Amino acid sequence: MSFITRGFSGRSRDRDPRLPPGQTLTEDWPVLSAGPTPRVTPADWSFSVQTENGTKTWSWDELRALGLEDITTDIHCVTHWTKLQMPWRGVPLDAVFSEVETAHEFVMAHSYGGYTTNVPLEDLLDGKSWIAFEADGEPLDPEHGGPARLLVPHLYFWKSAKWVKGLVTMPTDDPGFWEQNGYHLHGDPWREERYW
Ligand SMILES: Nc1nc2c(c(=O)[nH]1)N[C@H]1C(S)=C(S)[C@@H](COP(=O)(O)O)O[C@H]1N2
Ligand SMILES: [Mo]
Repeated sequence: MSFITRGFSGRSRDRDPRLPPGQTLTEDWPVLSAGPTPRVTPADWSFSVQTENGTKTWSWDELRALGLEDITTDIHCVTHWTKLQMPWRGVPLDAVFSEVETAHEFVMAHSYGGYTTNVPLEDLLDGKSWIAFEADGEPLDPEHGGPARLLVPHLYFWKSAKWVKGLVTMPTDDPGFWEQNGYHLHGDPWREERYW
């Protein structure tokens, strides 16, 4: 009897069902940056959303006043590591877009330092993304995107732009930095949307 159940349930028992295909668990938190770490202080930091109707900008205090939430979520890097149940704190993009009107369906996230990444607006709304200020109960380290980064945990982590400074809405899904270099336009880890 054991030889029947072994190959079967042994496999699914070993593999955590929270792990997307091709991913392995990590306990630490690797740093992955395409360039040097920009040094931005909360006093220097602001966040803008530019749409076809104009640009709205929030200071550090104004953005945080939109309402901080605590989130516990898994994160998945395209380089095959997954970190489970990480605590984060940030302002949901729903709160930002409640103050912005656009008919565009896509956004380009822009970072201090020049990094960009494209995301469909529907992947940012309905509780799916945040401007994050803290992780593991501490202000974000500069290496991890401090003082503030985008957090879009249901997509591969390259979509979670560190040192985020704003979003520009777009009528079409134009590729950002890694997407122009072969990464998938969308990046769903459950569909293994790694490269294209
Ligand atoms: N501004 C900026 N954001 C970025 C990157 C980057 O190079 N610059 N790298 C991306 C990639 S590829 C990953 S996997 C994650 C890594 O975040 P971490 O260094 O906090 O683990 O940030 C993403 N956001
Ligand atoms: Mo990455």
